[in-house]
Amino acid sequence: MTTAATVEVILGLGANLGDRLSALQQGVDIISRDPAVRAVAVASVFDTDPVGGPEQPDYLNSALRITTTLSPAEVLGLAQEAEVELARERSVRWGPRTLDVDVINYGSFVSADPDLTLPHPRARERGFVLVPAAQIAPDVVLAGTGKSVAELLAELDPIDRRGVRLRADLPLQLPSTPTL
Ligand code: A4P
Ligand code: MG
Repeated sequence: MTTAATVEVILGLGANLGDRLSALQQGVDIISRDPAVRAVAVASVFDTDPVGGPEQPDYLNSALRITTTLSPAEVLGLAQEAEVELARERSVRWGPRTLDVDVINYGSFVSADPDLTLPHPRARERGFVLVPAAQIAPDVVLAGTGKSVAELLAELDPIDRRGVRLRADLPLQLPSTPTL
């Protein structure tokens, strides 16, 4: 029997419609319930000013760290499954959504495929990605950059860090692992 290698993955979660905290929690739950996923850590929730797109409500953003034997395409598939389950409107690029799950980094894998660009091409310029990710994965190197999440956050333009506010009153939980 061959055992597929386990890869460390960071996912970014965002929501700006409806019950945003519930959408994030359901995203965490849907991804974590996959038997090929081990959820390692979930970040705090941050209230964030919308970046790009039309005028739209503030987001709640967080990040999830997993280890998995899934391929990059399978991780994207799982992320999109979570989005569909939360009935996201996908009509406007960068527009409002019930749940957006981005694959921020997949081990040391680098890809320029527009269907799955890794690391996420805009991650390093976004406070709403780096601030939560730095809580749970400061030492993880974004593939191809040679820099850790914490280093990239330290280099971030303060303008992109502003507008990211901790919401300690809105906790997310990792699903408890069933005991056998
Ligand atoms: N895709 C390519 N690479 C990836 C990846 N690494 N992870 C493709 C996820 N998807 C990836 O995504 C469009 C296509 O990107 C998908 O078909 C997928 O194959 P989408 O989710 O349908 O549309 P989108 O999210 O509106 O577009 P995009 O370009 O992914 O936008 P971003 O960069 O995700 O930005 N402001 C705040 N404060 N907080 C946010 O969370 N999010 C966005 C969306 C804009 N502004 C925001 C936030
Ligand atoms: Mg997206």
